[in-house]
Amino acid sequence: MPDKTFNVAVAGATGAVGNQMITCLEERNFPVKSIKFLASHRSAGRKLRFKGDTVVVEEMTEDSFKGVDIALFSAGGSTSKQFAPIAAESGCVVVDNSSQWRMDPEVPLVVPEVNPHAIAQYTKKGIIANPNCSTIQMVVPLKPIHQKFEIKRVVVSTYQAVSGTGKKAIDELFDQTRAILNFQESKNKVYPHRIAFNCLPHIDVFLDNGYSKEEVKMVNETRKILEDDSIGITATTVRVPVFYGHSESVNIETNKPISAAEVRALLEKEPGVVVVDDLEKNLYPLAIDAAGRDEIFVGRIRQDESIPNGINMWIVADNIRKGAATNAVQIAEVLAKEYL
Ligand code: NAP
Ligand code: 3JM
Repeated sequence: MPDKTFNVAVAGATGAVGNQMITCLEERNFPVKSIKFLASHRSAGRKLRFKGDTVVVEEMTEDSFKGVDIALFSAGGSTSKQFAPIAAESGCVVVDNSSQWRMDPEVPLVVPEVNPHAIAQYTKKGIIANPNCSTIQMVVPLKPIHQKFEIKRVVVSTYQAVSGTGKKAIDELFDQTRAILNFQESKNKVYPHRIAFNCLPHIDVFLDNGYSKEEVKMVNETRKILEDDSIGITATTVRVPVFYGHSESVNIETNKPISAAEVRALLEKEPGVVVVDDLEKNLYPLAIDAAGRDEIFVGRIRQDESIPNGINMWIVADNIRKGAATNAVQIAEVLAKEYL
């Protein structure tokens, strides 16, 4: 029997994540029968390439999803809120990149290396949620550590690239950097303060408890993906003047005795993880090395000497690839192979 192929739509195709989704579909040779690129009225008529063909971007409307099997969404939370149920109602399965549906109990929240079994729950709403970029790169190395040593508490601080905010933020860092280096006045529109040569402890909106929404996403999503609400997690999320690649300092306290050597050995055989940890050669994960790659890089693995069972590590990944587009396409691959 010939392999199945699928009618695919990319919603938000002209954005930073959508553009990478298109590349991932091409690179991974996803079994595409037909492809549709959707965006707002602003980009309707623009021409994009897919596997050597020209595809005209269409405005997303309620009729866009008729005949579509799989829709990859990255067009913002309010767009997902409005259109994902319409798309699902039309009979297609939505893989959504926004935070809109992630914590819905009827929507699976999936990182294929961690909880691929959850994809089976897609039938409830026709929607599968892709986690936040900072969550994805943290839960992949946490999973085997939790299985073997029982994680009690995680303390994470992030150093997040501007590409996570979208195309306008990439331009803002570039323009501000150029202006400052030329002794010109710099303007900020996307962020509340200058991002060039600065760090902003502010990602997404602030909530009543003093945390940012990005910090709360990391806590709730990690527990849902690891299927364990007993894990204590606290996060500080920071935007830094880096174009691509999020870095994270992660402190892990476990119930069982743990050593750096055991963690290194465990992560060295974990699919999707690359251990980069050779201090004599000054080797540790770097955003500039992770950019353009699909793996999650872990290094600086060392004992937390302040508690009986603790580990510190440094985790880096390309936020637009594994943090968003690659993970979404990997979900679609499992869906296509095992469920459709
Ligand atoms: P972006 O570069 O600003 O792109 C936004 C995309 O959404 C564009 O294609 C835009 O189309 C489209 N869009 C906006 N409003 C729309 C509407 N009303 N109808 C149809 N299309 C609309 O942003 P991005 O960085 O690619 O991020 C897009 C979304 O993906 C985010 O809002 C977020 O929800 C999600 N995201 C998730 C992660 C993750 O960690 N998983 C990371 C980054 C982003 P036009 O060209 O017509 O404006
Ligand atoms: C990453 O429409 C919006 O406000 C999107 C905001 C956004 C999100 C989100 O909350 O969906 C920008 C960048 C994310 C995310 O992955 O959570």
